[in-house]
Amino acid sequence: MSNERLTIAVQKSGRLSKESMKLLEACGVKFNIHEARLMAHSTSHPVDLLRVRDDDIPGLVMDGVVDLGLIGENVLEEERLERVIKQQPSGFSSLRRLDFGFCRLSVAVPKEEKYEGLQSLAGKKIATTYPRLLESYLEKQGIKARTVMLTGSVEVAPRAGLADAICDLVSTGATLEANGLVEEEVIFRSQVQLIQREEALSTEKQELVNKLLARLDGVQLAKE
Ligand code: PRT
Ligand code: ZN
Repeated sequence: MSNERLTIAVQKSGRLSKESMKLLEACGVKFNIHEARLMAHSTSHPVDLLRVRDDDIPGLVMDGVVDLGLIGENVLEEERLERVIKQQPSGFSSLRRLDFGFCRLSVAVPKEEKYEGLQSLAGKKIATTYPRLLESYLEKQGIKARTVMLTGSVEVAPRAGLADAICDLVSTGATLEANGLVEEEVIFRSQVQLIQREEALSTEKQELVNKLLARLDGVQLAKE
């Protein structure tokens, strides 16, 4: 990988992939994507795409392994909090908030449970994929509860007897409803961000980033 090519990490396949590629294309950066490949070289600019799991994107930017990343703020903030605790590099700069990937991280409880505000969570076990975001929220609110880390199927945890409540991403609310859960507290609102590594880029790369941002702003404006 030549140093002179700008590297951008995007989600390989998932909810953010299509919009991420659309955004780059709208900025005039063209790619021929080979589905199986991790890397894609732009045919129009000195830009390389790194197509990875979304969870890896914040760390790649914070470690300066890639120059830019497109990532949901939920994953970004969870990784930042985790790295602050572990005293690992957690710096990056936010370039733009983008208008896709909207969701909220919410606490939900089984509908048969009486819920009378945050106090009802005291001493309870809450299953989540976002323990740092949840713990930081509970701490600020002065609530002592236990978090149970689950990377998938969080919504079935109460029924399976693994937890009393959950804290998970919600968009329409259909998943909660289907699992007999009621959304009680929104603890974090998220959308996609374009982020840049903290360490300065070469002049050439920074000029390219600035050019892409100007196009991006033009595209965003045109949509409004
Ligand atoms: O494989 P990889 O690790 O890259 O992907 P992933 O499976 O971890 O993530 P993916 O593609 O599911 O989501 C990527 C990002 O999309 C998330 O980190 C959020 O920033 C954003 N996003 C937006 C969502 C949702 N909306 C969403 N609804 N991510 C997940 N969901 C899930 C949620 O976890 C729950 O299971 O959808 C369900 C709830 O949806 P509703 O509509 O029923 O409320
Ligand atoms: Zn993921």
